[in-house]
Amino acid sequence: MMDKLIITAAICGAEVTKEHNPAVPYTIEEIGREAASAYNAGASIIHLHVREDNGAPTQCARRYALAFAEIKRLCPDVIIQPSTGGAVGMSNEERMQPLSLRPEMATLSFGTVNFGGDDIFVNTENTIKEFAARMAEMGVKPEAEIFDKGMIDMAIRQAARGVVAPPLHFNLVMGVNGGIAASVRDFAYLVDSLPAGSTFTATGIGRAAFPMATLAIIAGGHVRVGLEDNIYLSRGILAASNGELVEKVVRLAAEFGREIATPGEARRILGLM
Ligand code: KMH
Ligand code: ZN
Repeated sequence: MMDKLIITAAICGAEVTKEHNPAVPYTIEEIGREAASAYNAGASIIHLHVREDNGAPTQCARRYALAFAEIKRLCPDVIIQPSTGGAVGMSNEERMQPLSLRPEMATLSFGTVNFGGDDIFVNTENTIKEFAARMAEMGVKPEAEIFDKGMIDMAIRQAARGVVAPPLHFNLVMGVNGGIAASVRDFAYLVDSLPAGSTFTATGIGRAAFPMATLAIIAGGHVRVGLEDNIYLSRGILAASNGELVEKVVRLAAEFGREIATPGEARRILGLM
């Protein structure tokens, strides 16, 4: 019997803008609105980046604290998972700022990846160790973010050295321009490569969002969608909200008989309580 489906909504990101989709939230009020739309549709985790009111990405802890308060007001029991990736080019200290708020979870990327053009998302081995140590100190469960198969191997090595504590929860990000493709073969390869006892979420970028969501639903994994990863509800149709993207996952899950996890159930599945 499969666990219930945990849906993560990546509502904002650091790179996508209102020019791409006007629903992308910048202000605290907009972040609250988009988190609530996802939560009310069935998301139990909000993967969070924050912006200045003009849309500039920031990792400022004070800004995150405002966003946390607004999200908790509207979605009292949702799991808030801030990014430690931030935006391309930020320093490690800048990226780690939201950990000072002691969130239940945060992302921890297990390797460096090209993001297209000249953009490189840098995560050296020392960065991984530094972020993991800060998370352990703050009592934050890492979501092991994987853009390629070798990053799973890196996570396994770091777990063997005691840098991170198993069982790990992975986010298999597929279809980034520079990372592993979003194909059925590569999905099976990644899932097959996970250490025993792991849980995983799949994130398909762009047009891969719902195909990868469907594979994860069938395979007993969990799903991430949101405007950070994909701005379209279907071909050529912009999503009006993050909630619309979550609703589509809920419909797909229903077709395959997969029930949706509440935030409390997600905490049990992920060992957060
Ligand atoms: N915006 C990227 C540089 C994460 O949130 O952990 C990093 C990112 C990954 O989005
Ligand atoms: Zn992110």
